[in-house]
Amino acid sequence: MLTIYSEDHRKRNPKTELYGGQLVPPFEKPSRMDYVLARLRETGMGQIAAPRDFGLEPILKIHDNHYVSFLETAWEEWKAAGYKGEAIASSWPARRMAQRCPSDIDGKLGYYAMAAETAICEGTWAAARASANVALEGAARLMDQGAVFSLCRPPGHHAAIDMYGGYSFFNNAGLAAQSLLDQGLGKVAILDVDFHHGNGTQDIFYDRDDVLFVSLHGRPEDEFPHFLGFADETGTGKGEGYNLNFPMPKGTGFSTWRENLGKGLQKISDFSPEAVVVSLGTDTFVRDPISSFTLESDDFTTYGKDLAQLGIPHLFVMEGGYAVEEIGINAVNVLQGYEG
Ligand code: SP5
Ligand code: ZN
Repeated sequence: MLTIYSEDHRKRNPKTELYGGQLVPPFEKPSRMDYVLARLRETGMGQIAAPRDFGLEPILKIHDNHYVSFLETAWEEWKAAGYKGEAIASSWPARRMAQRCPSDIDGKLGYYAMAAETAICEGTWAAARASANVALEGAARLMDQGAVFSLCRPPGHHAAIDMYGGYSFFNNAGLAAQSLLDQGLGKVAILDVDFHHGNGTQDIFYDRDDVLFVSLHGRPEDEFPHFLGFADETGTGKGEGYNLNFPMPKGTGFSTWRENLGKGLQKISDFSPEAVVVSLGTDTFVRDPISSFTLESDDFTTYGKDLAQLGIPHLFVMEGGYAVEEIGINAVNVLQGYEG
């Protein structure tokens, strides 16, 4: 399977994440990619190609232009304010407050952030742009290749139309799905197997019937992103029926998870898309440091095989996974299971 990858992800190397009331070294770090690359090489999983630069046009098809402009200058504005640390939101437009974007950088961060764990630092814009290009290059080559792995970093599935957070800035899977439609496909499904609900992807496609979104995740009562991902969120307007969530309790193991995957795959099959974009997070792994499912490494191979049963092209887009030593094994197991 062809892998698309850019070294430019290294331009984002934040020092801080707000976790448990402390600023700790981020879980989402550059070395994650090194473990995946090493495993791809070890297993002889095929060639690695760099992406082209697709510019901002495809990004502006699914993201708000003011949001994109904010991301481009946020770090410069934060530095100009004279702060010593990395840019972290500290105030939000919460219930019964005006939903207007301020001009002050602290206000803008709160306006556009859906979570405070994700610090903006030097190089965040460049890395997020590169990650988007990795997804778009994968989408551009998918129909010729049959299957492609877009090794994206930073991740994307928490990035909504006009919000960042959950380590995500641009919605890479959403960009890929939109690109496939723009290439002439009529219907695309996005299957999100990251441990966390893909709130950003759901937000982008919630009122659309040309993209089916299916997500398996830790239930919002227990887990990030806490405020979206419930089973009764089924879509709106002509998108009604094209959003399907499978929230699961802490401690969920592979047999329950796989049953729900089967239901999701049936729904995708009934939708009959011409391609599937997989938001591939490996944080369902039992030893993931911030998650609470109990999948073992072999389970990733098994569900990779399950995906292949659909018999349509799959674009795998890297999302989360923080047990760094095993992230390569688990991600590549899915690809190997899929290839059979
Ligand atoms: C792409 C991706 O996997 N993003 C995940 C971002 C998660 N950030 C917040 C993590 C907070 C961990 N909270 C544990 C809650 C236990 N009840
Ligand atoms: Zn995740």
